[in-house]
Amino acid sequence: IHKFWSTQPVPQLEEQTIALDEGPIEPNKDPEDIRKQPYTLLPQFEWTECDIENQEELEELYQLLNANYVEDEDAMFRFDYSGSFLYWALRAPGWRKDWHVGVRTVSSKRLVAFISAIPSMIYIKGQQLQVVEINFLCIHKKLRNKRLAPVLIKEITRRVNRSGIFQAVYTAGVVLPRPVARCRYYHRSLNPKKLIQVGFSRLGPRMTLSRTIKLYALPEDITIVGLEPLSLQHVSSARDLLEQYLKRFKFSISFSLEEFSHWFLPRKNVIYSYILKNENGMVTDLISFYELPSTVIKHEKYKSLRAAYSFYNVATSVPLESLMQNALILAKQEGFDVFNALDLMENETFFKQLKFHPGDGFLHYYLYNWRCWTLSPSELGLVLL
Ligand code: NHW
Ligand code: EN5
Repeated sequence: IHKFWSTQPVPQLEEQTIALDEGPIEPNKDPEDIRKQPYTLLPQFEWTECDIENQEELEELYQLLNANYVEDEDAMFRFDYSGSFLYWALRAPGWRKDWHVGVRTVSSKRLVAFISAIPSMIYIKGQQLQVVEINFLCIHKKLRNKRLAPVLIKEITRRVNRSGIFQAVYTAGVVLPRPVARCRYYHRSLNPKKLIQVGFSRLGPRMTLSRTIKLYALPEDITIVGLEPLSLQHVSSARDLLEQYLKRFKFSISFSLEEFSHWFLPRKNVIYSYILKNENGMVTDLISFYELPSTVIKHEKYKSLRAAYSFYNVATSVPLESLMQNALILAKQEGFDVFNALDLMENETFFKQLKFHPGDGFLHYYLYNWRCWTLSPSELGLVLL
């Protein structure tokens, strides 16, 4: 049933994993022994490297994803990653242009497919592991079900292997062989009227619109004094705080100072980060969320839904719940319609009090070429974009 995935170094769906087996599925190869030629595409297609530092090529990638990337199961909303978001996501420290892999049609040179990798360091059961993060796999709607995805995956694998990296992490809404963990999306309404109008949420039983608006009301201003946007002078201390925190989880990411700065320094309409510091200027608390709007697929009045997604949060001087309430207030002030979070890290501890509700979407976490026991969401300390 998995013509492609059954050939790959991933655990198969039905197999059992015992603790002793944890680790690589196939041994590393000498990068020199990895094939040097790209995989063959059908004659009407050709490989391209997308140069996202070129405004026109970034726009091309934006348009491909805007029209063809991930939708919810009822095809009501489609992710609408902005150009500036893609520029941020794909130019992480260590990025390479040859890992921004595109496919064009030979005749019209139109970009019709894409896949990307960026380097990253993870902790898995206390072990540090150099991996890549795979993201933005997309094939134009008119070219679906032609077995092009396996070619894209094999080609990015070849290019990553050539650099001496043999493991990858990725997430997907669909079930493939074989999830390390299954997370659920939770949603907190900030603009309930609009969410109901576009069909993102429904009026609860025995609820009126005005009661619903009241239910989700938030203070106008933040309730924690001293909460401020992360700035250059605090990145080192903020990074130390997050690094210590993430070590608690069985499967987590590790950020170098350079990576932390890239991923957390605020960028309007992309990434929002706030800190609290103590009298010595040490960062004690961190909140962060990224902006990922969705196109409302068929609607008269609204074309777009503005969603904030919880990124990494650490609370040491105030309760996590009040820190996250302030994240909601800040997101509301920025004009977001909804605040989304997965049930990983310690997120479940504040969902009820802060009026988050489970959505209809799930997110599966995967490791390529690494066998590992199934983990529960609260054992994950890693958020992919
Ligand atoms: S998940 C988001 C993926 N993108 C979308 O859902 C966008 C909308 N859909 C599409 O564009 C985040 C197409 O439907 C795609 C499939 C391209 C999804 N991951 O070409 P065929 C990521 O970007 C398998 C992996 O005919 P298609 C993470 C499927 O099971 N495999 O299908 C990406 C089947 O294999 P099987 C997926 O619909 C991680 C085969 O593709 C998949 O025209 C990639 C069918 O191919 C998915 N999301 O195109 C893996 N969806 O064995 C990275 C379907 O079952 C691995 N398939 O027959 C690591 C690589 C690096 C290693 C380095 C050491
Ligand atoms: C790779 N990095 O399904 C990512 N979203 O719940 C790729 N549902 O927004 C993989 N269907 O439940 C992404 N509202 C996989 C996720 C794909 C997108 C997706 C779900 C997540 C979603 C919404 C809208 C559903 C529309 C109909 C949803 C109900 C929640 C509501 C909020 C307010 C209070 C009451 C409950």
